[in-house]
Amino acid sequence: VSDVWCQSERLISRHEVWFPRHISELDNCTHVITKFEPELDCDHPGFTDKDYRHRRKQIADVAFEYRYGQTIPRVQYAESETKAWTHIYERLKTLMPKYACQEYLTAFQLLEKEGLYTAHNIPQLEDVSNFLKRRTGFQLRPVSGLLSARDFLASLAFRTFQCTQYVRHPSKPDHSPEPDCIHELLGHVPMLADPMVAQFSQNLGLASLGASDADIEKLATLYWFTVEFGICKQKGELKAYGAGILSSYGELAHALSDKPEKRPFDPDKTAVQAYTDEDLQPLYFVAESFEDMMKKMKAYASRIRRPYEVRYDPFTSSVVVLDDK
Ligand code: NLE
Ligand code: FE2
Repeated sequence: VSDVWCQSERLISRHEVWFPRHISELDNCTHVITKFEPELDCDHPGFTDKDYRHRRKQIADVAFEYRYGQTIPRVQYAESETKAWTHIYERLKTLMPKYACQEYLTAFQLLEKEGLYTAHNIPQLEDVSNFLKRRTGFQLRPVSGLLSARDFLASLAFRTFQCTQYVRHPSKPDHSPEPDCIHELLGHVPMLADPMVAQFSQNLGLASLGASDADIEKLATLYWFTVEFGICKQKGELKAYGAGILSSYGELAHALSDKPEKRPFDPDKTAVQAYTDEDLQPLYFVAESFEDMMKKMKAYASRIRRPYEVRYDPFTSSVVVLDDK
């Protein structure tokens, strides 16, 4: 195959889209999307709360300065922030046994056993990152807000999860429209502690490197309906595996009730489904099993056309680009 590749009626050259080749280049993958920001969105519960906005900006600014290889700065969380954590932690724990998938429950137990997760303190990203490194080779890096899909997915290729560090507004603890550290810690982290999920997440990331904008959008939509809001069957029952469900008391009971619409997970259809991110989801896709979802996603990703193949070299934390596909 030569330098150009015909894709969706347009030509893309092999080097048209920059993407990181080494994990340190994730320092360039920090483009945040300003959406639901308390400064800009009058529906944000923190919109009229000047102290909240100030506090959040302070934490976000520190994350913005972060560079690869540094220790993740610790945040001294305020009492109101810890109170939100405790409230959510204790309430979620009452629903978990019934609604969370097995992979989540197993990892959560381990996090508690190791003393990393308790109802009393918000865990520090640095400690959680070290835990994940040992478990699955995933690591966290702090991020200052909601990232562009391309940057976010690229980081997964390097087993890196970009993690917000500020806390949602205390007036609405049970559901947040945007990520905050409680969502990352109670939604994503236990899932990333599972070796299968870690591999799956990395594959998704690798599939995104250098992909066209249209393919990125589809991958981001698939990410939304699986990693964020996925439901799967386990032992004949519906269980949540999506982080956006698992970190929200309001969403957890809602998602597994009869109220929202549920359709079978099918990557080709799911990838083009429009979604809302303001409130509880009206629609979820249900996978036959967790394994079946990952198998289907793998097949989907292998059909994305790129004029090269990528491989991850774990010895150097680099992506190797194989030109002759
Ligand atoms: N709704 C989730 C929560 O309240 O934790 C956050 C979703 C972020 C995409
Ligand atoms: Fe998330």
